[in-house]
Amino acid sequence: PLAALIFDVDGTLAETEEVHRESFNAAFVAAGLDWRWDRPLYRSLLKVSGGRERLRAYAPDASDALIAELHKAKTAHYTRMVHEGALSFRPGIEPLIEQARDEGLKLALATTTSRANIDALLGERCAWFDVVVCGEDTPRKKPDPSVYHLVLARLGLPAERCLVIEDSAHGVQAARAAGLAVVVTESVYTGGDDFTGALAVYPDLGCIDLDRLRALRG
Ligand code: XBP
Ligand code: MG
Repeated sequence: PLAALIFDVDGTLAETEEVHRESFNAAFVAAGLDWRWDRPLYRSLLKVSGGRERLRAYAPDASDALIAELHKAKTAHYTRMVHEGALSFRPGIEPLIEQARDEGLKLALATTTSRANIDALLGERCAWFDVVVCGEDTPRKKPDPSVYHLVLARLGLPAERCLVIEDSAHGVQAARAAGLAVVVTESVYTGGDDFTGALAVYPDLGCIDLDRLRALRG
């Protein structure tokens, strides 16, 4: 039987990417750079997961110090905006988490984002999750499966007892490579992507409950 739900954060719990994008742009302005990431450019930059890695992919010749400074400023901007209420959970997320908690399932987060961003988004609600693995915890980011391997080890459960909720192709690939079943909730930047390997793809989780998810697993 199903013993745990494992959630991605960015795009899955909340539509975070526009706030990430604005925060990168704010960091560029503060550093006196004329770099600007519009939506089409950001869509292609999202092929690289992890903010620092994304900056590096955009500016291969920049110094490590500049990349680090920009990412620090970006994180400060992002967390401030989230504290100010820029984000809320996507449809269906809170009911699903509540039902899972009521039925005694374990809950985990598997994300490439920084810990500070999770704390800003969730605050005391971090306590809902038995296991949280974030960007600082793994050497390689999605689509590498290391984040999911670490979540499984910390949950102390085999992959067959868990179900992953993701919004991106990278996330599906990472979870599948760790032997996990995945359900997709499409997000603003990932709609229409190739989710080969997913059990099901939904526009959001508004009509999805635990029984539906159990039935999908067969
Ligand atoms: C989301 C990401 C994150 C954020 C930026 O991927 O790629 O890197 O865009 O966060 P996923 P940081 O949802 O697959 O985990 O700047 O803190 O890295
Ligand atoms: Mg995501």
